[in-house]
Amino acid sequence: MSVSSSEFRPGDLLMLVDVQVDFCPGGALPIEQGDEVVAVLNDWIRAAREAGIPIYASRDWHPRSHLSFKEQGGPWPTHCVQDTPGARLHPNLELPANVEILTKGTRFDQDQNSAFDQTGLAPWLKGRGIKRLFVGGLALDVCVLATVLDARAEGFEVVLLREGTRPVTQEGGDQALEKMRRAGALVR
Ligand code: VGL
Ligand code: ZN
Repeated sequence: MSVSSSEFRPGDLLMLVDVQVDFCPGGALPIEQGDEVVAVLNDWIRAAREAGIPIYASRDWHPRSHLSFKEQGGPWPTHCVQDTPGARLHPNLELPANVEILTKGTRFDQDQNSAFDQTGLAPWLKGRGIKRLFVGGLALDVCVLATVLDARAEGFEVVLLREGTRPVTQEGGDQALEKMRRAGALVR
């Protein structure tokens, strides 16, 4: 597969959601075939760079005793603890030097699944003329879903890169795609 830079137009942005070691096989919260998104997204990164399209990468970045962890009564195994190896972006993801890193999940009182949740991202992107987001990453049914729905609610066009994402559960992934389509995202 090879993505053409002509996929993009001015006002586009490539958003890579939580492509982190802990979400890949062998990690703390492994998503089946999670690492397979890396090669797909590298192709989109290359095309975005050729087209001069900005690239943002979000990361789940939790305090050690985050409320989303099972030992705190939350739903997830301990994952993406700040500054641990598992919290690193996947080493094979070919990010350009000028990538914008967006950190989320740092709050003690609530989780932040969406890259738009209390990060200031929406007004920032609007101020830079961004109109459309191409979105991939992990996980389809958790942080990618939340990010896509918030992007739509903020009025951005969204293209979901289906091959560039994987779900925690198959059923959750199918439901997430349906929710995104209903919200007006283009699934491709
Ligand atoms: C995520 C579960 C817990 C994600 C983050 O990035 O999709 N999933 N924290
Ligand atoms: Zn998390």
